[in-house]
Amino acid sequence: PADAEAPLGLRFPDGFVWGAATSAYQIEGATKEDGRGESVWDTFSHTPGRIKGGDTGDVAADHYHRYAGDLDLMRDLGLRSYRFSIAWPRIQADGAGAPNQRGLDFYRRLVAGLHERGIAPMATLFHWDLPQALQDAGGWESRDVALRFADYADAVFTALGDDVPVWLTINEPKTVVQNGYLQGHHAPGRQDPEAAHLVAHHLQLAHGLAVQALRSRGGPGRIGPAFNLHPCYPADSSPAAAAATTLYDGYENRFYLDSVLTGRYPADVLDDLGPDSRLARGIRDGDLDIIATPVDLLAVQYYTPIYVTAAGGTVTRWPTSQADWQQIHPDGLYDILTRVTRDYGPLPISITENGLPTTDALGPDDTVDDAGRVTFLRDHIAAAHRAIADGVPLESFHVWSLMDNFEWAEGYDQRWGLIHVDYPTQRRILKRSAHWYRSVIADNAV
Ligand code: GBH
Repeated sequence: PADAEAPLGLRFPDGFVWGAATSAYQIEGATKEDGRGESVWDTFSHTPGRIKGGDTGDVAADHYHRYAGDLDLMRDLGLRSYRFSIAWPRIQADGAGAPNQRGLDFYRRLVAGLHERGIAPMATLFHWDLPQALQDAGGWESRDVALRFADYADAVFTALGDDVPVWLTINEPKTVVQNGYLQGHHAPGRQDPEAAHLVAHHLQLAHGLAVQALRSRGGPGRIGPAFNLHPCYPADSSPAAAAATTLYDGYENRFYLDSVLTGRYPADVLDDLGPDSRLARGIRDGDLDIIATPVDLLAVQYYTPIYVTAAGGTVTRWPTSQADWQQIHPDGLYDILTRVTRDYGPLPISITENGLPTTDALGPDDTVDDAGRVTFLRDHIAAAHRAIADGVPLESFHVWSLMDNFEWAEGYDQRWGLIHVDYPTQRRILKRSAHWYRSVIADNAV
């Protein structure tokens, strides 16, 4: 084997769960079928100039039609867990009212197919595809959308609650806040800091209400939030850089972690936003109690660290990937896992996303040589192993992503999959990294 595949001799605890992740809009396609309504991502991707190459999720990896073959590929890899998301507009076309049976049936078939193959389903309730009708009614700026989310969650729990052992509420609330409402690179494409932090609160509230909905059903599933965490490091040793890094960490990490796990928003972030911010005015008595409803696990998604300058900006310190925002720094995963355990206590943690985009192409004899992905994953898995050795209660590791898919504003240009998707034919080809990951799972070791 090439260097990247040479075993490091790091065995994981018995029962450690190896998986891979996807999300609905990024793979399903079939956006007009079986009563699905429109989402903000249909609107956004069909707005000229928003997505590289004018790509949309209309077809994506056509998983809605090809899920059975995709399930067989998951079994062939030996996955123990598959993380997917449920498209809210398939369940409630307009974001309210009686659930759409045909939409629920798709996820029932998917979940049944996972169980048949011995793969545990891990379902995310919301991976950014808000029903457009709810956006038209104010979107996440409207507190009412959090209440609508609780109804939607309840309908999903009623249909699937007995068959899904792990639920995740909202995928990366921070990305909706930062990319949807600050930078505008994601749906709904806004650049409005005041709106952004109110949106953050309503996303957190929606999370808490969904946890309560699961608890009140009394079903067997566990539930938690899915946060993309960024270890923040000062770019120099000045006190100003240290202070800027602390505040940066407040916006990136503590805002989300503290509210769910301690029932408070961090004082430094609230101070920074000021007493008259839309966030400050939007927090009602009792909201933080809802947000802090006890969870069963924390889902951590790690891609990159952030280096913060004394002026509060950021700099690049490490090699970047094809995604210019991603610096490759495996120790950052160790740092964020150990820090979360130190600061918030020994809550079970699942890594629900970690991965790298590569420019690999389909080679001769149907091979895809993505050696860079093998090295990246091996080094991050080794960092996770070190965190376990130092006491982090880590249960699982999920690669982002099972297969190439619609990478949001980057369209199909960035390929994040273990499995190559030849979009013109929708053929799936296992990359070198997929073969390697199969042996990691079989050995329970890197
Ligand atoms: C995750 O986000 C997502 O959960 C997943 O859907 C996605 O496919 C995967 O990572 C890979 O990106 O355009 O410069 O403003 C990771 C966090 C937030 C990182 C948005 C990229 C856009 C940077 N992402 N961000 S920029």
